[in-house]
Amino acid sequence: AALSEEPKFCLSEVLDSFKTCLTENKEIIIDQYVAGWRGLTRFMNSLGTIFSFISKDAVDKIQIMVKHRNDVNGPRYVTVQSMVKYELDNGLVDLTKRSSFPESGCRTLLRLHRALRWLELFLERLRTSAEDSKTSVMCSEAYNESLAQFHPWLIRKAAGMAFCALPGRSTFFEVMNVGTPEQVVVMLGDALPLISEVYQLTEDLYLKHKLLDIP
Ligand code: 1Q0
Repeated sequence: AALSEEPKFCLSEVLDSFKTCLTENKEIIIDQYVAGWRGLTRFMNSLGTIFSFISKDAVDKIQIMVKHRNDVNGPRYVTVQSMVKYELDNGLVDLTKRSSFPESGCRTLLRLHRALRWLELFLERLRTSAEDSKTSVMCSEAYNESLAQFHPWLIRKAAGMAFCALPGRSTFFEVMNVGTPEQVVVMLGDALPLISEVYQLTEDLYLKHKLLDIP
């Protein structure tokens, strides 16, 4: 479809995916989790081509998860909890070095999970930022506290350069398409506890099964 036909991006709808991915008994629905990431990558792409190298990897990871869902074993991948159980019970995860299962669901989701921590930290900074705050600074601080520790030097450098090209806070708020800056702040305040809960549940599950270092 032509670009103009794409639905206009609204960040609150995207963040709603992270809300609705949580079931009553605290399971995380993969379809919704992935939908949240798909929306975020659309947002990334709207920021310009410099950011496409970042969203490209996220898009690859999303596609791997969709492939698992569409596979004959798709029903095992309904929730993060069922996926972990299925892949571990059947020896489908490379736990110490990459070999037979470079695209396991557990490994792939771990990369998105680490990026979710960055998102949480970045959005929290945006929410509490003053009008004249620099998005590049907020973004790199959030990155350094989270994803950076998992990235080699070259990627860290490239990410740092991309951050410098980020638009200012007010442009950011406009592209979110949520409303006034005050409304954005309220929306972020609503969404962040849920993102944080999804992150923490995944972190605890992965810790319990010793999956936090999948290579
Ligand atoms: C808006 C600015 C966005 C800044 C995003 C920060 C992340 C920077 C990371 C950059 C590097 C990505 C290049 C590839 C890395 C992979 O090597 C790595 C590991 O995978 P593998 O298979 O090699 O072991 N992959 C990852 O760590 C996954 C990284 C995914 C990054 C996903 C970011 C995409 C989403 C962005 C949403 C931005 C929306 C902001 C919304 C705010 C609203 C105003």
